[in-house]
Amino acid sequence: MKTVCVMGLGYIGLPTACMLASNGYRVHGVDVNKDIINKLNSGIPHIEEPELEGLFSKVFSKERLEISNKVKKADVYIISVPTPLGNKNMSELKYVENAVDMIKEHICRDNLVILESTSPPGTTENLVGKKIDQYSGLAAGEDYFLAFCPERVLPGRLIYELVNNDRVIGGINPESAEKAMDLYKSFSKASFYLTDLKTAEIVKLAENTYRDVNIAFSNELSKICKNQGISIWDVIEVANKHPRVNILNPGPGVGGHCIPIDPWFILEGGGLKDTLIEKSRRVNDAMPEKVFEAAMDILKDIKDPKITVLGASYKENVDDTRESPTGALMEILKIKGIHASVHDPVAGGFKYGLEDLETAVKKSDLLLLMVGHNIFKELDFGNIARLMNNRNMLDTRNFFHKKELEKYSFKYFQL
Ligand code: SAJ
Repeated sequence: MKTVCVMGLGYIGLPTACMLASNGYRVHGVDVNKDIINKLNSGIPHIEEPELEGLFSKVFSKERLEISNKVKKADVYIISVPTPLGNKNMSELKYVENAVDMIKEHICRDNLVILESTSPPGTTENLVGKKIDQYSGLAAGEDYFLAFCPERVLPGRLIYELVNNDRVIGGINPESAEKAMDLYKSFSKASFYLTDLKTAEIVKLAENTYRDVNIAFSNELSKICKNQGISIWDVIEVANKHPRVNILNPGPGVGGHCIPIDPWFILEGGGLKDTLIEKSRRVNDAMPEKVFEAAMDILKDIKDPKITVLGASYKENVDDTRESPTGALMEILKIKGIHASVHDPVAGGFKYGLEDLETAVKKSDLLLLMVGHNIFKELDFGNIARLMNNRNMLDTRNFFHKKELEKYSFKYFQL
């Protein structure tokens, strides 16, 4: 049976390891985080995702997937470690380098090495391939296969999208891309687009940069609509009726570990100055400040106001709070000395603390919706209204209905 070593057991690595283990491969999952390893070896995934727990326990109990912090010799090595932003908005690739250092002594003829981590163009060939070649004396593309295959899954739909989303695969040569495609076809029903390494690296970055620029357009259009005294939501609804228009939603900022980061990767080494891409990043990063200004305008006549923030995750119905706009907002509120409590029953922990609903709304002067978790549709505004000092609602996601809130004598505002 072919063996696969998956380096990095996060949102992508763990589901990928499970899919391969349940489709004919023996998989060795490697992570450097002891808590993750202990939790997984106790039989419980550390990530909240539909279907993941069932899939993991199936392959783990059948010993098709084993977990440790040590690399084991394998036929295939997949690197799916974080690639965060470092200083001066440059990529931080030390986790990729560490993973390559861990596997390079094991690489032998006919192995397949795949980088899945979103990375600046040139990373697969120069950081992964070259390091392995220098150490092993083998040549990427001739003695072993080297490919890049980024994920396109949406948190909350990981398993479904791993199986059904088309994917791009770059190879240092066509044979490498084909070898990687054969591997993913063991569980994927989708189509694969084979190309060279750099094209595949830039395709991934282009997808997310396209989204960031379009969200920035939507946030800017929202300000124009506000200045014109009309609803951005009406404008988007009708404009999107055009067969070739798809304006995205304005919001309180752009979070997560991809969309705010990938545009910087595409600019890295791109040799351009004063770009639309960078300006879009600045527009989106400035949104939490806009939320703060809107909240202060609502609270301007209230001494020592308290704000109840609904939602800590970076987006609806996920537990991930990485790069969350709420984090940026809390930083501003802390600097300005404004008292705020955060309530989020979905988020898996938050550095500014999370309160139960009653504690968070007690004596509050403003409900500030930052994340449209489905569970917030069930809020009992009658009870909440009784607990608050002033009944104000600032809805940054067009999530609630103004008339519904006004029934409980809320003043309803949007960004
Ligand atoms: N957001 C808006 N308005 C929108 C859409 C999103 O303000 O109309 C905000 C969200 O609230 C969130 C941020 O942008 O804070 C990012 O949300 P997202 O749903 O755009 O991004 P991710 O990071 O959950 O998933 C994206 C997806 N990429 C694209 O849709 C092009 C996913 O397919 C990728 O696999 C993922 O990035 C990734 O890991 O690269």
